[in-house]
Amino acid sequence: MPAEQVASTRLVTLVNPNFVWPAVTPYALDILCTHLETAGFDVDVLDLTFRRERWRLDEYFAAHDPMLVGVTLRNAGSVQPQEQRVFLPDHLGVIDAIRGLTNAPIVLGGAGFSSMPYAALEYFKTPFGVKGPGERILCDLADALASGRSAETVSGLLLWDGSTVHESAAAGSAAAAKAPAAEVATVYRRRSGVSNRVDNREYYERGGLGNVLTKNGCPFACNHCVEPDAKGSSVTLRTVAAVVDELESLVAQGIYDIHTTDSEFNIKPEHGKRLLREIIERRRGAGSVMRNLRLWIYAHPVPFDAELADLLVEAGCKGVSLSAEHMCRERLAVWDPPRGRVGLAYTIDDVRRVTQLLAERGIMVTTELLLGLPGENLQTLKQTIDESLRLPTTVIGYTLGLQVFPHAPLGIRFAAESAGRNVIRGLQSNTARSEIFLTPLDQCESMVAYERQFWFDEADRLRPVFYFSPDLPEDAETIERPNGQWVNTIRWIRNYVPKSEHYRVALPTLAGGERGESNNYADNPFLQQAVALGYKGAYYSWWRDRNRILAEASAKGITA
Ligand code: B12
Ligand code: SF4
Repeated sequence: MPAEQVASTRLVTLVNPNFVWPAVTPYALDILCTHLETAGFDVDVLDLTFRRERWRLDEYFAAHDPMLVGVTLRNAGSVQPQEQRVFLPDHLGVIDAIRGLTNAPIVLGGAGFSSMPYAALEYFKTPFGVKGPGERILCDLADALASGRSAETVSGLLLWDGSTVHESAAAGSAAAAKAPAAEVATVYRRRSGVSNRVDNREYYERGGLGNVLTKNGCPFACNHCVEPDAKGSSVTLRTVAAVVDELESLVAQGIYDIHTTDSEFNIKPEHGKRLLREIIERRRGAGSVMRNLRLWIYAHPVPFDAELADLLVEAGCKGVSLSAEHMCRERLAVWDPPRGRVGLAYTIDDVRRVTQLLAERGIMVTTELLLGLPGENLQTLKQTIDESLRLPTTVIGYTLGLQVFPHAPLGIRFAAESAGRNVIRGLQSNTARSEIFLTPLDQCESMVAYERQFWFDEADRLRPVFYFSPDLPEDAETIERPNGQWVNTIRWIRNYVPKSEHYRVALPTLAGGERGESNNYADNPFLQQAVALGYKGAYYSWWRDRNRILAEASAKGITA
């Protein structure tokens, strides 16, 4: 349907094509649904996560004629440096199927989409896309379609016109269209067992976690990270009452283990503390359901004080995934403050202090370390592993290598250095057939072309770009080859970490590696077996018991 035509209904259909298990609640659809309902639209959610084999889209579209279809693309890929799996073709399959069943225009959004929105819109060939928070723009787009207003009036909207992608002509900045000025008081409606809505309880039963957002965006600029760009670099807080009401509603539905979906819970520590105090207050009420709450958060090593740790424990926080990234980051070239912005400056002392604060209070901790960044060599690897193993953590996760995204500082830097003609040592892709060159944005013919080169080669074949430090113990031939794989280093890490520590570490594994050992969440057989057995909470709370859990699954005939 052309964007200008007045739609016959006010129905918006929201689709979740995420086929990754253990399943993660498509929270975005609850947020978008709440806003659309409040704005007076009819909404249906078509959640395909538990319908991997049979989507039943034909049944739905035979009976419904929406004016707009929104598709959420949470993950563009697994971002796992050994597996390097890309989900774009799977998503295209769903989008093509929808296109075959309805004339309604399709709008895309989600964190995966937002990490490469121009290239993604061109790849999927849908008319509309939204980078970053989508609630306001989606409602405005639905209103435009319903009233016959041009989509060009929708501020912040991306449009694909059949040959190029451009931002709408509407006045006003995209950032303003996305982020409200004040704290957001909307309580997102979280439901269970309601047809054509996200079934939060089913996700909890089959995925082991619920989720909640306390704030959106990240003001920092860590070199490897997509989030300030994809989610927003200014932080939008939600009111304490809205978040805690939502938590209460989830807990009342029997969803007790809830993971925050903030980039980092503690980037606005005063807001976090207010929130925790309110949770504590409600837990004190006689017979409060909130006493069942078990909270799991992502946090950075700074800012983090003892008061925050005390409040967390009292509020029912069971685990913290500490984004420590590296133990000797000051020695790595990658941590130079990017583009004049503030990278988070923490030291190994901060990591030790926070881990200790949490361990003393009985809160589980996992530190997730990124190995193989620029400047990494055997010496920094050893130091990092040694330091990390001294921490009193529940689990330590090691990832070797990282995906290079077009708008992450590292991607921008590599494109500048490559200048379309220089080979950057360490850049590789398992599917590369020729040298990888990256061209900076100002030398590309369009934003589409700039973003595309991080995902596709010159022949339009999928070729996500990854980086592994060339100063690691690999053969010269591996490092020179555009598809060389840093196998020696993985073996080295696995040998270097003492066997006595293996129970509490998640090591990088070779693709298709050891059963039950993979540190990749996506379609992880062990995690799927654990949740099928009924284990709840963040994975690191039962990682140490994985041999026993695998044996239990095997005894009960539970396979992934
Ligand atoms: C918490 C989290 C996890 C937790 C989830 C726990 C839970 N129960 O929810 C765990 C650890 C399990 C996890 C796992 C994975 N994660 Co994760 N995760 C996150 C995190 C921090 C929050 C996700 C979230 O729910 N956000 C809140 C929701 C509301 O935001 P949102 O989905 O982005 O939606 C907003 C907008 O995007 C937009 N929008 C969304 N959809 C749509 C649709 C339309 C039509 C429109 C208009 C707008 C729109 O509007 C929404 C509301 O504002 C994000 C980073 C981040 N800060 O968002 C990474 C992130 C999404 N994860 C990522 C990845 C890669 C994964 C894994 C694949 C990792 C792996 N290899 O195993 C798995 C996938 C699991 C799965 N089944 O899908 C990447 C995706 C990167 C990419 N470019 O594709 C991210 C961005 C992290 C990163 N820095 O790279 N994850
Ligand atoms: S790693 Fe964390 S603090 Fe750094 S930019 Fe990403 S989300 Fe922000």
